[in-house]
Formats: sequence, C-alpha cells, structure tokens
Amino acid sequence: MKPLILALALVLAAPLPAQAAHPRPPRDLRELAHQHGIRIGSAVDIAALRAEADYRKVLNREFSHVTAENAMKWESVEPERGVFTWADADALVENARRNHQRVRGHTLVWHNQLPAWLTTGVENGTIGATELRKILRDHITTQARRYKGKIRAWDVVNEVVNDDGTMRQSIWLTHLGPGYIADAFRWAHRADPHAKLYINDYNLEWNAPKIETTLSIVKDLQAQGVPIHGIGFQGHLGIQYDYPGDWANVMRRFADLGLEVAVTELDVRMELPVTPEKLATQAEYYRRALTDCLSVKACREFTVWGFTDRHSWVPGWFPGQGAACLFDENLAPKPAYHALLSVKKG
Ligand code: 9MR
Repeated sequence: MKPLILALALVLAAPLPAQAAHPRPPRDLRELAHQHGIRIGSAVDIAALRAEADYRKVLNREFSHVTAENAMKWESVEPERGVFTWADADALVENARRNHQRVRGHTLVWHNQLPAWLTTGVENGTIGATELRKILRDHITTQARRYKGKIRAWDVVNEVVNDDGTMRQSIWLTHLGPGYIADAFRWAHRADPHAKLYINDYNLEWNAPKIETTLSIVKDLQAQGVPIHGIGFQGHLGIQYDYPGDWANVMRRFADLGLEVAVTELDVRMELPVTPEKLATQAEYYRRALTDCLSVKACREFTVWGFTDRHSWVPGWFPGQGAACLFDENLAPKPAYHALLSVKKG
C-alpha cells in the first residue's frame, strides 16, 4: 500500500473521538426532551404570553409541551351561563401550533375555579342534580370538542381524592354520586377519541392513602371499561420537605396498570430569601424528579407549573415562600435549569 493510502486507511479505521459517539450536551430543554424521547412542558400565563416578548421567547424556545395555567378552567371559558370566552384558550392552542408544542388540556372537572353562576345555582337549589349532570356533560362535550385533535392529553378529573384517602366532597360527588368520574371520562372520550384522558392530583408523589385510593379508582374504572389512559402527578414540592424518594416506584405502580404517566405541575418552592444553598437543593429536587420520570418508561411528559419566578402562583399562596421555578424573575436560568440539562440518558 502506498504511504498516503495507508495513512488515509489508518485515519478512517481509527475509533471516533469519545464525544462523537454520544449526543452533544443539549442546548436547551427542548433538545434535552428530544434526546430523552419525552416532552418537557410548562404551564402558560396567557397575559404574559400576550404582553411579554421575553417570556414568549423563552417559552417557545425551551418547551415542547404547554398547559394553560388558568385559561381552560370553567370560570375562564364560561363566566356566564351560555356565554363562552375562548379567546385566551384559543391563543394558547394557536401559539402551541406555531411552535410545535403539544397541549395538555387543564381541566374538565374540578371543584375549584367554577363559575359563580354554577356554584350559586347549586347552593340555592335552582340547579338540581338532573340539571347539574346535564350541565357537566355539556361542558365536557363542548370544550373537548372545540379542541378536538389539538389536545394531546386532558386532565379530565382534577384532585378528586383528599389527603386522607377519602373522596373529595365536591359539588360533583355530593349531587351526582361517585359515578360522575366514569361519566366524565366517557363524555370526554366521545368528544375527542384520540386525546389521552388523565386523572390528576397533588401529593400523589408520596401520600399513601391518596395513592391507594387513586389506584383503586383507576382499577375500578378499568374494570368498567371506562377510557382512562393516564395518571398526572402534579409535583408541587418544597425544599423544606424531604424529596419524595419513592416517587419512581409510585409512578411504576400506575404504569403497571397500563397507564401513561406525566409530571403535570412540577415546582419546587423555598422559604425566602433565596440563598445559593437553597438553589442547589432545589436544583437537586428538579434533577431527581426528571430522573424519576425517565426511569419509568411510561412517563412521557415532564411539565413545570410556570417556568419563571416572575409569574408563579407560589408567593400568593404560601406567604414568605417563592422562587420555585427554573428561571428567575429576569428570565436568567437558575441552577435547577442547568441540573435538568445535565441529566443523562439511562
Ligand atoms: O396556578 C394557578 C393559579 O394561578 C390559580 O389562582 C389557582 C386557583 O385555584 O390555580 C393554580 O393552579 C392550580 C392547578 O390548576 C391545579 N393544581 C394546583 C395548582 C396550583 O394551585
């Protein structure tokens, strides 16, 4: 062999440098999600989406899944009986389409953020059980149909179990009986047959009574042939509590029933003021949550409940606490953001 050809042959035969054999480090969450074969999402504040260009830019760069933080809730879409206000929800769905984001619909049946016409009607007895059932069916049908084909997954029922494992005494349970849950899933499925239908809750990461009751609800629905496809773990965590170390096992128990799994509302709050140590602990919680999700094959979506401390529900609900998100108020990435990017496959 001529020396030049020999040299060429040796170069071609040499093993590739190590980094070329692995994907390069992801440049953002969208790429990270893609490398892991999942979607990473965020809840969206519609007012910020409309008004703040920097918010929009980060949202659309980083996230491949979105949930309306409030815009799809009943009080938002039907503030007066028969008067539908879809503009905000439509804007979210349209923004998602333009930016290749899938959408989680949140939420069809909840005890909170119901329109006043409905709650007062039930309280003062002008809306009886038969009418209430029809109102719920119409609500689910109208909303799921409107976004048919545009919603990857619906939170059909949200927070139906109490922390002690009993069923929540909402207007739905009180007036319609426990069968409202099966009805809700059936109506949603009829309206949008391709959407994945979820039951969603908080504290499900660790709370045994809630976990057991929710598992038995799922089994019971499945035994009746009700179309239920997914379990949503909200994941509202705080660094003053231990990380829920059994979370991956809990996810697996639901996956073993054939359900898809999603982290639907992750945030990790802290007592203010912020310190570097607290940010490091928070980063570890975010990293562990993503690692837990990735360790369960059925976990397909990892959504945070807002991505910036500029717009977060936490300070308003937990006085003295905050800084729960991946980006600070100026949209600078926090250690938690970098911790997520560092999570490796496998
Ligand atoms: O983040 C939402 C906040 O803006 C609303 O005021 C609040 C009203 O109940 O709901 C918040 O979102 C909740 C979600 O819809 C369901 N799980 C708990 C979330 C945080 O409270």
